Amino acid sequence: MTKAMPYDTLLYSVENAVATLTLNRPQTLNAFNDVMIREATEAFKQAARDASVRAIVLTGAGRGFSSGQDLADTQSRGEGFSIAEHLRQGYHRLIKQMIKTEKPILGAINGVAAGAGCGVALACDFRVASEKASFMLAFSRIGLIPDSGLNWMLPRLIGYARAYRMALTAEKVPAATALEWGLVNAVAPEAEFAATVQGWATQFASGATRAFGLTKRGMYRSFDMDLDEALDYEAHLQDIAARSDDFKEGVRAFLEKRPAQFKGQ
Ligand code: LHQ
Repeated sequence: MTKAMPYDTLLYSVENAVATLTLNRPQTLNAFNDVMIREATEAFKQAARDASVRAIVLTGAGRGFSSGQDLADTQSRGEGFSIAEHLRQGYHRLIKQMIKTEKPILGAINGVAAGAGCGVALACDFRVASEKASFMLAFSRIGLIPDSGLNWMLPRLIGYARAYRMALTAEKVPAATALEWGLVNAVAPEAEFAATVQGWATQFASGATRAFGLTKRGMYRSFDMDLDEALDYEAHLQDIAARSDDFKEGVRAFLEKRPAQFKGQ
């Protein structure tokens, strides 16, 4: 069944337990204006709440994933515009909503992911890049520092040396290098990109998705924990996972030597 949601700057649909959220301002390579930041936050919230959704795909319409902040929109705000408030009220809510959504978010990186668009790409849990995709910290070109969580996320993903280099040079890191650096999980040729994304999304949505969500929580929380705390928290999450029907089904299926039929419950 397909469920469509009306948004001005996004396409949103649900099919076979996968919600697909497409950033849809292709004339700007999907630059974020206020509406798109708010609608993307709302769409992730919607997907998080919808029990029929077990995995989420985020992608961009046209040839870009996202070019980051809409700079024409920023310029039109004039002198009194507070970037800090814009970040706090906008991107921070979006990034935090993505991280607290306890379902796998698959970033289908179809083209360039620049500036805050790169931040949003990295807030996904798994990234498949098209061969045409690239990642770019465009900020230094306009005299800014990385934002939308990039200073936190990027060194964790690829180490400080590469992260700082990306920030200073604002070079476009192509998909192949992104794969080598661990910035993406897979790269697919253009002709196979859609099928590759669909394959991973179907695999995630038919897995033990309650456990996938708890795993996401456990890994993110571990960033602020020492080993003792992390072990203790892991035991707590495992208790929750072990009460799921999926755990019972998983063990039964193993003993009966058949594939498990997970329901995400
Ligand atoms: C755009 C944009 C764009 C508007 C392409 N805005 N129109 C947060 C808080 C507040 C303030 C500031 O920032 C932030 C966070 C940030 O995200 S800062 C970083 C903002 N992003 C950038 O600086 C990237 C700007 N874009 C580019 O450098 C290039 O467009 C890239 C390298 C992404 C792609 O280059 P091309 O493939 O050569 O495409 P293009 O430049 O020709 O762009 C296509 C169209 O999209 C073009 O419009 P046009 O009418 O000429 O066809 C661009 O003006 C428009 N566009 N990015 N961010």
